[in-house]
Amino acid sequence: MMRQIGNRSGRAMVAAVALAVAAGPAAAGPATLPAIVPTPVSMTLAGGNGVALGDAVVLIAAPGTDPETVALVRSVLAAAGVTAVTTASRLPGTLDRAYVIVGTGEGGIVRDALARSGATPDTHPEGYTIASRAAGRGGIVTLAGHDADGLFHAVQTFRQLARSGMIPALTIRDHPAMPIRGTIEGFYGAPWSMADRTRHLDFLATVKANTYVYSPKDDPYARDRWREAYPAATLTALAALATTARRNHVDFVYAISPGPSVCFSDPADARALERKFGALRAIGIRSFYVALDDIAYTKWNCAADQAAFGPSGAEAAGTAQARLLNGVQADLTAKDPAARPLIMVPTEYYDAKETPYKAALRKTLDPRIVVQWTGTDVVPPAISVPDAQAATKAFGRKTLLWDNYPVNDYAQTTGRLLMAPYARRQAGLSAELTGILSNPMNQEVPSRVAVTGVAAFGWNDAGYDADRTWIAAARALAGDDTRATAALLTFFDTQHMAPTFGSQPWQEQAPRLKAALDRVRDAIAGGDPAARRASIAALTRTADDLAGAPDLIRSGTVDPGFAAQSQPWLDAMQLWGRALQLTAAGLDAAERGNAAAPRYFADAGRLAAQAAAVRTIPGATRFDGTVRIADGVLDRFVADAPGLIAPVAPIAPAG
Ligand code: LOG
Repeated sequence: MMRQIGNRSGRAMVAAVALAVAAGPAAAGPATLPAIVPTPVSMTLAGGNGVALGDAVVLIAAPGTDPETVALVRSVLAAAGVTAVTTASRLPGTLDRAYVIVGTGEGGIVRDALARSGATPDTHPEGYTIASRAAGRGGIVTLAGHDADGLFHAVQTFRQLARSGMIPALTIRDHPAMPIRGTIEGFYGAPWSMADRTRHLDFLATVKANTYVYSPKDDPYARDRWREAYPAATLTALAALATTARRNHVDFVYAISPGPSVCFSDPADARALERKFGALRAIGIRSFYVALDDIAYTKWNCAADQAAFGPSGAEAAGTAQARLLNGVQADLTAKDPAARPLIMVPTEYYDAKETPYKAALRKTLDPRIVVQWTGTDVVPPAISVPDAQAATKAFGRKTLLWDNYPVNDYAQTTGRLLMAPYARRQAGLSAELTGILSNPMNQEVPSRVAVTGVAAFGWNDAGYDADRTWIAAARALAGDDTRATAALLTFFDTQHMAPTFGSQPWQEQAPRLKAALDRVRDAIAGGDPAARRASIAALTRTADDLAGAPDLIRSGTVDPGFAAQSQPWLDAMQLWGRALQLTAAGLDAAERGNAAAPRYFADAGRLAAQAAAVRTIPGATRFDGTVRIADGVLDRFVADAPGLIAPVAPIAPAG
C-alpha cells in the first residue's frame, strides 16, 4: 500500500519544500486544487498560503483515537519528508510550525481546530473533514473522522495531499455514496495466494474500499467439500488475513457455496454451515456469505427436499434456499448480535426479469439478507439506474452489484488482461444500490486498475471520472513516476477490450493506438507527401513507445507484482513494438523509393508471428492460450502496411 510513499525521497522532498518556503509563495506559484481519488464530495481551496510540513511537525491525537490510525499518520508524515514528530495535547495560541490534529466525533480538540479553520464536520457514516490553514509561522491541518472508519479515510486522503510536503489551504468534506465497496474474489481458476490477498487488502484501503469477500470458486473447502473443516494451516492464514483486513478498515467476508450438494431440509446440513462459520468466527471473521450461483436448481440433491418443498423446480428452489438462509441469518445474529447481515448471491443472479424463482426468494428471504446481482447479464454491456430499479423490484430490496469486471475466467477473455477505464455505470446508481463488489482477475495487481475505478465510483458516482481515475490508477502503480505512468497507460490501451459472454465486446480494443494508426493510414491515403512523412515519423514514435514500455514497466518504480503477473503480455508487447518499429521503417523506405522496404516488412512479419505465439503462464487463468495485444488493431496494421505504398517499380526488362 505504501509503495508510492516508500519511493519518495524524504531528503529531496525536504529540499524542495525548503526551496519553496525560502523563495516565498510567489515563486512557488498559486495553490492548485489537488487530484484526490476517489473524488471527494466537496473540496475547495481556501485561498492564502498553504501549510508546509517542513521537517518538524507537532501531532495532536484526540483522546481515544485508534493508535494504528495515528501510526499511519506518522508514516504519511515520514514519507513526506518529516523527520521529527513531537506530540502535544492542545493547540498553542501562536504556531511556529505545522500542527496535525487527528480524531473522531465530537472530540473537543478536533471540533475546536475545525472551527478555527472555519470548517463544519461531515456527519455521514465513514465521513470525514479535512481543513488546512496557514497560521503564524506554521499552520493547522485537521483530520476529523465522523467515526473511526471516516478518520481512516481522512488519512488516506491526507496521504495523497501530503506527497509534495506542501498542503494547500483547503477544506474537504467527504463521505461515501454507497455503503459497500470493494471486491469479491469470486472467479474460477487459480485462487489468489495469501500474499496476493494481503497486498490487495492494503491496496483496498488506499481507494477507501471497505469490503473484501473471500469466495474463490477453486477452494474445495468452500464449495465441493464445504462440509469439511479447513486444515489448521489454512485457518491460521485466514486469521492473519482477517487481521490485515481489520487494520485496513476492510470488512473480511467469508463465503461458502453449499449448492452443489446441500440438502435444504436436512437439519444436519444447516448445522454443518453453522459449524463452518463458527470455526471462522473463532479466528476473527465476523461477516458471512452464502453463494448459490452456478448450480443446478431444477433438481433436488436429496429425497427429503422433495418431501419438504414438493416437486423440484425454480420456484421450490427459491423457497428452499430462502428458508435455509433465514436460519443461517438467525444463527449469525444469535451468535454475534453486532454481525453484519448475511450476503447471498442467488442462482438467478444474471438479470432482473420477474420469474417464479425470484418471486419465491423475494417472498421468503429475510429482508435483512443482502442480495447480489450481476446486471442485465453475467457480463452486461452497461448498467443503468433503471436496470438497478428493476433489480430492487425483483429481489425486494436494494441489491449489491456483483460487477463481473475485470474478471478474466471465461472463454472470451482467453489471453487477455482487462485494463480499460471502469465505465458505463450510470451516475445515480448510488440511490439504487447498496454497493458494488468487483470480481477481479486471477492477476491481483493488474486488477487494481479496474478496482480503483469501482471503488471510486462506489464512493462518489456523481463525481466519478473514468479516464482520470484510470490515469490515477496507473500513477499509483507507477510509484508516481511520470514516464512509468505513460508506459503503463500505453500497455493498458493494448488490453482495453472487454468481452461479454456474447460476440459483442462492451469495451473496444486499443482505442488510443487505433486512433494513432488511423491517422497514419489517413495521411498515407491522402497523398500529401509532407503529411505522409510526418505521419510516418509519428508512427515511429508510437512504435518506440510500444517497444520501450515493457522495460520501463519491468524496471524502476512500478510495483514488481505488476510486471510478474503481466509477464507474457509484456514480452509479447515488446515483440509487437519491434514489429511496429520495423513496419514504420518499411513505410519510410517505401516512401523514399528505397528498395529495402520489403525486407523491413518481412522482418516485421516474422516478429509479429513470434509475438502472436507468446502464451499465457500455464495455470494462471482458467483458460490458457496465446496472449492478445491490441488484437484487431496492431496485427491488422502490420499486415496491411506493405500494401499501403506502392513498391519501387521493377526495372522493366529491355524490350
Ligand atoms: C460466476 C463467477 C465467474 C463469472 C465470470 C457469478 C455470480 N458467478 O457465470 O464465479 O467468475 O461468472 O465468468 C459466473 O458471476 N458465472
